[in-house]
Amino acid sequence: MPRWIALLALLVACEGPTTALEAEPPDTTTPLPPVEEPPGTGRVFVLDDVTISEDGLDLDGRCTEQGCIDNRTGPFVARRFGDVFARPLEEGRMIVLLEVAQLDAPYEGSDEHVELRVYRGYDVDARPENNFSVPAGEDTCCTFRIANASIFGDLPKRARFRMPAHIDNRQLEVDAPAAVEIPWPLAIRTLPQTLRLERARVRMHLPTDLETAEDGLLGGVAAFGALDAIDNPYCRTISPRCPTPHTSMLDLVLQLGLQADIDLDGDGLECVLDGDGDGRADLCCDGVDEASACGALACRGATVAPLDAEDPSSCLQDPRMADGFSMTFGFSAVAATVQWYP
Ligand SMILES: [Ca+2]
Ligand SMILES: [Ca+2]
Ligand SMILES: [Ca+2]
Ligand SMILES: [Ca+2]
Repeated sequence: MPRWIALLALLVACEGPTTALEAEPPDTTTPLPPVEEPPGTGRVFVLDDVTISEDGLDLDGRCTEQGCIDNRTGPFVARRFGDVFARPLEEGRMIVLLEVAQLDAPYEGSDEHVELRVYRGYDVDARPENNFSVPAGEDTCCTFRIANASIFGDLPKRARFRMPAHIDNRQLEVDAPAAVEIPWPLAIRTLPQTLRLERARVRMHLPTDLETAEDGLLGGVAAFGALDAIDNPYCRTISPRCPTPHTSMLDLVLQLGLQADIDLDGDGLECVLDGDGDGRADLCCDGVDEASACGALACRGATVAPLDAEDPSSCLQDPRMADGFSMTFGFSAVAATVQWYP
């Protein structure tokens, strides 16, 4: 048996029970060539800085010379929450791994085809102080394991979130967007949460020493359902930003006066309202045309009925409510090691 298969088997054995997520196929919008390198065997980086960026990437292919509508909410969100990930990163609660696979050696700053993979990671030694640099008096750092939720399939395991990309003059650019999931460290419940981004793209500067990745942007669309699946971080206590317990990030975003800006299903922009004003979304309006589908407190077009009559917010789970919010994260990263066994 090749050594890496044995190591993968060990990894699986060590990470305990698998989750239902793993059986799902990967979300890619274009066919990719067969994967030759198992997860973690390319050049791996760990994000050591993540911000909410004011810059945007072209997520819907509708940029013109006048600019993009994408990331319309970026400046607003960045001003309020731009540095919200600093402490989770420092405390080791947000470990995002990027892998540049299929990179031809020697790397001199260009490669027509690479594959960029995104993983949630675990710190192997639970010591955040050595996650991004070598502490004084020590000689290693930056060692992680890939979370089971980010890989799938039988051995050899495959990456769930991967995008074809190219590198030109040390600038890596994704060629076709794909869905990714990144760890979301602002949960108030104890289970770890992830943020799913549709149509994600990445751009980053990749120096030839492959020790860092710089000036990175990771952009994508957080659909209504994806934001509704993560906690409103203000809900540790009841407050003006959390008027009702168990509200979600989507409820917070709606409370801030934002609505979806990316039409993912091509029928016009959907919108969501809190019709009874209790802080929880309860009215879903399907897209109608170029304008907002919401009137003051009613839908202009089709009202999407709740899937569960007892729970008005379950209208968010109807597939017609497909649209979402553009989000762009700025990042930098340092080279990391993926360990397959403890
Ligand atoms: Ca560590
Ligand atoms: Ca739509
Ligand atoms: Ca409500
Ligand atoms: Ca729709």
